[in-house]
Amino acid sequence: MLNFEHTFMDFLLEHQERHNRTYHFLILMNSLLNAAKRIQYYYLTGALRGNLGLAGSVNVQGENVLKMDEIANEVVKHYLSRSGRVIQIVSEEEEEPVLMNIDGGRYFVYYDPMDGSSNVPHNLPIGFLFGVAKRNLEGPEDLHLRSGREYIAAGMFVIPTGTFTIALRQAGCWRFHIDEIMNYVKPTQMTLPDDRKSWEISYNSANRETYARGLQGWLAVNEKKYAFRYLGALAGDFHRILTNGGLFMYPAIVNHPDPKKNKPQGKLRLMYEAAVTAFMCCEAGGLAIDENGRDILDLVPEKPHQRTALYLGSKQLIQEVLEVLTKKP
Ligand code: AHM
Ligand code: MG
Repeated sequence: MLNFEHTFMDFLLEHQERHNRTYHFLILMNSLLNAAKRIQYYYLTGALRGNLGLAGSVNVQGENVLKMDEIANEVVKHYLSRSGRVIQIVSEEEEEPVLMNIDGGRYFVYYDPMDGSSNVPHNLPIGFLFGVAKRNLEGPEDLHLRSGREYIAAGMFVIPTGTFTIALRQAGCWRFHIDEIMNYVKPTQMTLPDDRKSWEISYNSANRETYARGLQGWLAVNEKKYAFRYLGALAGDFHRILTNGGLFMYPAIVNHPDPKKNKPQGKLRLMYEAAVTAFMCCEAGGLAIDENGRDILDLVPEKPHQRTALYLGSKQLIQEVLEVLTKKP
């Protein structure tokens, strides 16, 4: 007997039909899947083809652009534009939001096509992260940048590992694995485990002395209760937290010995890193907050590449961190 696994597209079709929805979202998702598979191909062969190095330019955020950043961005833009369903994108690799199909487009897509740049020269896992919001279908569209609260879906591909995790609004967070013919198959619902035994803590410990004093104190007392894991690519680190529970954080840098290197606003980008993982985490039963204890999903972006501190994971741990962060000195 042949065995046919349930694919992501089977899963999504059933979801859309169950809720009497249109097929537009399927077409959009098909384009994101095509993009992910093509990035996967370029990344797998990246070392062979000499594509893992620098592109030779610097982006609007002052960071060196990698060849893979350019390739991945071009791939995603191509497929999203071809879908005809996208009104506007925000990409980490584009200085300004890019208009696509102003009349027929229904969705905003906010994405980071190649996240975890320090892993790229080593060909180690990176992420392709995206959030999707819907345009105003009732009245005129003002193109405002959407907060995570307005996302209808958010997901991440871990490349070249071949996992795809997506959360759909009020329909949970689901993981798929790539098969021999590059279909994402076998939906598994992700729910953060309550049992602290499997919980992990994930952060760049080289930065610990630059964090707020209260947070440093909390770490000193609590972190040894949990396993420590850090890959340096948000999608990979968050993938583990979704499975095992615990806390991922990229706190504000406020006590750097060289004050010019402080990052009180945090490092990660709100629209296509923090809000994407926060949306997924919430659908899996978790929480995400910023340095001021605000729910990441409530932060309305004032600019496309806005940064934020991020604390992401199991509710109980986020609650503990929240108390420390918001405690008056
Ligand atoms: P990038 O967009 O330049 O790749 O930066 C984002 C990445 C995240 O994937 C990861 O969580 C974090 O930055 C790692 O930063 P660091 O190297 O400072 O630990
Ligand atoms: Mg990034």
